[in-house]
Amino acid sequence: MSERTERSEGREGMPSQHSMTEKTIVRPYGDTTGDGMVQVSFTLPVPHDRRAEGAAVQLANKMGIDPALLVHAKPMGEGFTFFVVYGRVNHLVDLSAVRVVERGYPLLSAREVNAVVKRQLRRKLSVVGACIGTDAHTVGIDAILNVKGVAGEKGLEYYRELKVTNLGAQVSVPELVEAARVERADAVLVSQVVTQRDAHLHNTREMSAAFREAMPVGRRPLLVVGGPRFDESQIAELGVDRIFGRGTTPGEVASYLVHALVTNKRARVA
Ligand code: B12
Repeated sequence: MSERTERSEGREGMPSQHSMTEKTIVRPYGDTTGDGMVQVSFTLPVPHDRRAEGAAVQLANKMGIDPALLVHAKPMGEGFTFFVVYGRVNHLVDLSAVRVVERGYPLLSAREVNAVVKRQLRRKLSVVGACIGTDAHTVGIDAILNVKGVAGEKGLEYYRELKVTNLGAQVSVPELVEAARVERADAVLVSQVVTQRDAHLHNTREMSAAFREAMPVGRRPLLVVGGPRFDESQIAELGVDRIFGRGTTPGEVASYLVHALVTNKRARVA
């Protein structure tokens, strides 16, 4: 922490009442404001006994949690123990250094989305969605695509001017490319939930490479990927146009599609 910050924020990183609105340095909150208390959970490949509990505290200490209080330990099958540790960290969070992907487009209602597509695209906007690879977690993509939707919002099937083809689970990349071709997809929406061995990243790269190989620039659909454990800033690295994370709503996706494909004139010539 710089001297300037030290002086303006005080030793505990907490600003005075006077500077509350300008606060950029914060600490975790547990029992009292700024006490630095956090809770973490993890599993160690050791059977549950006193030594295992000591090992959990040692790990927490090495992670900068000090003091570390073991609040839960439970055997998880043979030779594994699950732990919850509560304790204090001394790290400060600098809000001025936080970088996030801003939405960057207006949120539209379903009625507005339909109106823009009808008026400016003059045909239905075709969307093809799937869960690729071995991933069978369809709840997320269904929440975005199916009429029932999520969080009180209807899914894209509800939008009159969108034509939705939901291919479901465990779709191979060649199948997806073929379906996008058949449906003349303006956008391909892919869901990846399982992240074991970075499967979500490998599958996404394979998918984007396949579309680039199969379709020339200008004919390629907009490539959108989503799932709870994506880093939304990895767009270029994964070769997609947009990444959506946990808590995404259909309205956000529909608004993005209209922005990227219609109002930003990226739509494929029919
Ligand atoms: C339900 C579930 C299942 C169901 C899935 C049923 C189905 N039809 O989907 C079943 C029982 C089949 C299952 C199986 C497995 N599962 Co499971 N499952 C879950 C669970 C409990 C909930 C997932 C869910 O439905 N979330 C609700 C939806 C709405 O949220 P979401 O997916 O995040 O989607 C939102 C956003 O991410 C985003 N989004 C998602 N996709 C997309 C796509 C686009 C284009 C866009 C724009 C947005 C978007 O929008 C959505 C709405 O906001 C999670 C744990 C958890 N609590 O998350 C484990 C979890 C995902 N499963 C897990 C595992 C390990 C498995 C299995 C491997 C278990 C096993 N050993 O067999 C298998 C794998 C099966 C397979 N081949 O994929 C792990 C994954 C761990 C990891 N590191 O990858 C989790 C995290 C559980 C855990 N903590 O271990 N599972």
